[in-house]
Amino acid sequence: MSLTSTPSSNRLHIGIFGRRNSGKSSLINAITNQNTALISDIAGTTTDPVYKAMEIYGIGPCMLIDTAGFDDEGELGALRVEKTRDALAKTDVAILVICGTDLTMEAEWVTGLKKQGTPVIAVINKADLLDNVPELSNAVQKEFGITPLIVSAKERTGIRELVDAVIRRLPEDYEKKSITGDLVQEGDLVLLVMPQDIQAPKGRLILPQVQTLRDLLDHKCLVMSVTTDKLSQALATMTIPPQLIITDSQAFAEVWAKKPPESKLTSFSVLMAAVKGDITEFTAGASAIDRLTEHSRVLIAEACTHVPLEEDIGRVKLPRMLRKKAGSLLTVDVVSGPNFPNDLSGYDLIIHCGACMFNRRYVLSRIAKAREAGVPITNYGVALAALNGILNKIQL
Ligand SMILES: Nc1nc2c(ncn2[C@@H]2O[C@H](COP(=O)(O)OP(=O)(O)O)[C@@H](O)[C@H]2O)c(=O)[nH]1
Ligand SMILES: [Mg+2]
Repeated sequence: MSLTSTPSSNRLHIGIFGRRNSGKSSLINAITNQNTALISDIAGTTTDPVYKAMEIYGIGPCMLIDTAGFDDEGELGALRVEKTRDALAKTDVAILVICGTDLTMEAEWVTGLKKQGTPVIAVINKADLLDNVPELSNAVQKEFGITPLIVSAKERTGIRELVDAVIRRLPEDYEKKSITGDLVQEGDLVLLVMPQDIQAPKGRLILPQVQTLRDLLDHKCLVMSVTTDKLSQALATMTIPPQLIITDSQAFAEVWAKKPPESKLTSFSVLMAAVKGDITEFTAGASAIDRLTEHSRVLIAEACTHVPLEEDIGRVKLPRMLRKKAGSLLTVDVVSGPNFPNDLSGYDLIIHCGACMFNRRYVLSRIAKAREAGVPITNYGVALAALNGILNKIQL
């Protein structure tokens, strides 16, 4: 699965609603930092809703929906409003663009959005132009109980805050999207390689393994699970090569060497990185591994506070592999739990754990912090794939 092929159903749908000429299309351009949406001062320029698949830093793959004004008139206008209603039904997070004091129509649309449980972010646009922003802001607060964000799509001010607001309002079920996504189809043979070594908890499987297994069963796949030492034996019993092999990242090199060429390979943590974090950011961040020297500083961040184990991935294995690549003097700091440093400026790379116990929003907030500090960030699984030289060969 490449990023561009993320099925639209797996993308967060962000709908932009407002009256004609409120600046919806301009706002999309400001958010995406592009000039793609059609803008003009002739009301009604945007006709059918325009669905634009894209990546937004900190949000991941999403779909921006540019709609016609909900105040559209006439026969054609009514048709366009109907289409806008259709777009509303698909919206996970709504941005309501306001630039006038009459909020009657806005109220109707907020009601519709709230009814389907869609969070609404109110935005007062054209802050550069309006002279009644505080008054308007009060009116919105009074009418909807939401404090509006003040932006100017033209001057591109308040846009970062708007994106942050979207991240904060991501609906709960956004992180419950399919783990194996479009990697598998009904009836596919899938082999899970799960070393039950010293790191594995006693008597149970770790959460990413359990969740992935459940997801594969939901997809009606035929699943076989083995420990690494039984990989060859398992493959020998299969009459066809498995369509997909999912391994613990630590066994990447071994599984890559032994797998049939037809079988696609990925790891539990790479899959979880896509669900939990931002796979684009993590793959981009992993390229920083090649630039490390022995004078570099790497921060390894673990979500849980567990007692460090012998051959611990974060404390032992990753530092060893990184030093082997960059030089023995490479500085590696390990932090765990909530002790994520506020000042990241000294680091050349951050490697985060799979965050199986964190929710997506939390991981995204750490990605945002890293980005603010200008420090590349990746995660365990993606880093291990890169260190094993197979990042460009696996399924992301
Ligand atoms: N001064 C100012 N003009 C804006 C701003 N945003 C949009 N406009 C202008 O308002 C008009 C309508 O914008 P457009 O994005 O097409 O609105 P839409 O019909 O709601 O999509 C255009 O002339 C834009 O240049 C803004 O923040 N400040
Ligand atoms: Mg428009």
